[in-house]
Amino acid sequence: KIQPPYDFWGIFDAIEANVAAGAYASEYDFGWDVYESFQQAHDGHFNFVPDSVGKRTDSICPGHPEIEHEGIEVTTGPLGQGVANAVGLAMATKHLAATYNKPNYEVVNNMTYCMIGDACLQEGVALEAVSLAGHWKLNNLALVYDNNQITCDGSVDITCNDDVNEKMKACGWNVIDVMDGTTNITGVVQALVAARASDKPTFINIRTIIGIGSASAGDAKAHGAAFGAEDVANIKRTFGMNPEEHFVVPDTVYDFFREAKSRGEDYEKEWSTLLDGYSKEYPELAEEFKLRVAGKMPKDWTKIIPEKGSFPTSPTPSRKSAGLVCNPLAQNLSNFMVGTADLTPSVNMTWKDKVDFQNPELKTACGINGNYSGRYIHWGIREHAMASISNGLAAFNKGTIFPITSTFFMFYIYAAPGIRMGALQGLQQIHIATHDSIGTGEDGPTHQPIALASLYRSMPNLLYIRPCDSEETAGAFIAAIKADTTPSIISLSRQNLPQYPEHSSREGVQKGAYVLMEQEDADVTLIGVGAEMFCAVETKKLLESDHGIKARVVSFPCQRLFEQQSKEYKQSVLKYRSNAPRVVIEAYAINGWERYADAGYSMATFGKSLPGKKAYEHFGFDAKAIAPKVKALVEEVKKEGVDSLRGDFRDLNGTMGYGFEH
Ligand SMILES: Cc1ncc(C[n+]2csc(CCOP(=O)(O)OP(=O)(O)O)c2C)c(N)n1
Ligand SMILES: [Mg+2]
Repeated sequence: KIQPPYDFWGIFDAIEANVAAGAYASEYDFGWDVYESFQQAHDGHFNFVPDSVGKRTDSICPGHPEIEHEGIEVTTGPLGQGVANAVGLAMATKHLAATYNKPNYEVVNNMTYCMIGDACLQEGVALEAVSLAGHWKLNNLALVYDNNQITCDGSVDITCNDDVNEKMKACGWNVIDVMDGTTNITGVVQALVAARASDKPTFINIRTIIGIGSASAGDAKAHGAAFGAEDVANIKRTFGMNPEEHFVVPDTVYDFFREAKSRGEDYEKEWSTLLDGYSKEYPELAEEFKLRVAGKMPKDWTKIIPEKGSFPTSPTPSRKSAGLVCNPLAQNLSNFMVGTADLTPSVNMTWKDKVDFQNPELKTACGINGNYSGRYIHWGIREHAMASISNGLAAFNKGTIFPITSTFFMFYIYAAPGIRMGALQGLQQIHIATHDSIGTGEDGPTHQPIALASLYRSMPNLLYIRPCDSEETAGAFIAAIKADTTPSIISLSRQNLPQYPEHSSREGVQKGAYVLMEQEDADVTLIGVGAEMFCAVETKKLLESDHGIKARVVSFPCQRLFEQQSKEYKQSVLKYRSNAPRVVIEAYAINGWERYADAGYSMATFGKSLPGKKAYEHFGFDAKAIAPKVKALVEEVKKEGVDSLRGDFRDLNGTMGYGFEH
């Protein structure tokens, strides 16, 4: 069932290809220019196009499928991601069906087919996702395995001799073999049809020969190297085509696909009628459903965000603040699906009366159960799949589901390929990253992120937001929810953070940076960030009380949002033209801050296993250590002029070296 362009996906099957983009072109009204441009963009999969044809450099059928183009469900390319995306698409169907379908009104009921090669089955993220799909019994999902036993380096047995069928069965999948997949089309179709009737996800293991008909048949060369004109002619001869003719599609093929289009239109009409009846019988549900299908948030979502006055004023961990903001959103907004990679007790993302997304037949030993209508997801310890499956959830009729993931910030390094693909595809979601500093404490350097913020701050179309207190955390959620084609990471502390209700501002967060504490004729601007804001504020006080130096404090939770602001606003916050140097204080790698500051007080090594406060002291994140260094800088600048710092960014807390330092 296909019908591009989709008004709503829920009745149409998702075909998710982690293999060649060309598979799509046959299903839609694209025409040959697509193939031509595909040839230009790719290094050989469709190299039957003669060199003389196809000079386009841009393409609606690029080297790998890209979500921007009609009929493309998700962007794939990094092997294994697509399997996880497909699990997300199938989950979305299950969840929406359980939430909205009523007797005689199956408003959501599609299958997801995912085409994979040998390579996807070796990727960790795919195996994490396979395990979850089996666990959840997603019987609306079929993995179609092009088993040619060839990858780039040669035959698969160089690297992998797993019994794939047994592995899939062990993960709770239904396995169907098609032994002669290169000729037995009926067998393939029967398998696809059988998958629809399975009570488990289905793995269709189709034996094929790569490059069949060519001189490189069965050889790894067929994966990427161009066959050349002579061999292309051979292939055509083998399959009874005229080798002199190019870009010819037999009428029977065109007719077959034309029919698919009108069939799709009929399905769509049927569905519209069904939805009309549903709207009459279940008006409230239908209204919510339609709003979600349109990718819209309910109008009054901002009212659910707590007011500043309701937040605690005593020191509070920002992970707790995130719970105060997110729990009521999750409780009240049916589009929110919130999950964690086995850190429910740490990340504070549950809410009263939450229901877990689970296979309803599952009866666990601990008694924690659920059903498909549930919106709280236990991902298990599968961070990478959590992010990549969430991309599938977010991509399902884009905007219908708003995924929230959560784990310790450090472990979002496991999820980075999925987060990147979410950003690349403009898939809105929020990643709740707790335990985001050396202040995390005794878990030690393995759990204390140093370099990760630099990665996420530099990642295009991602908001990495590091709020300093509850009010800023509210601002972070508002910014993340408003960014409807952008995923966000909200970076939060495990430990207590002082609250700054007289200074902090949710509006300020939405501008990326703002003046937290102004000071006329300041000698220095201190830039404070997230969990280390206390260092900036205490250093300001100490500089004034003990050193006669006047400091202003800027809070800088999000670089990318700041970059969106006007030149005048940026100037008013950072005062680029003043003679006072700017010093950023953050217990992360300094990379990136050079753009906004003249000097930094940062981390140039990994962290250490110490109680949180002691870890900060150990690495000098302590006003008593910072203030004299800032003072020395201010004095130098007074003598030499601020221009003396140009091109000489100062690391006030030790420079980058290498070697083992514990
Ligand atoms: C994560 C990732 N690693 C490596 C690659 C590069 N790469 C592209 S295709 C491929 C092997 C494909 O093997 P298979 O899936 O069996 O496809 P076939 O060659 O049989 O068509 C590799 C390693 C990639 N696209 N993504
Ligand atoms: Mg292969």
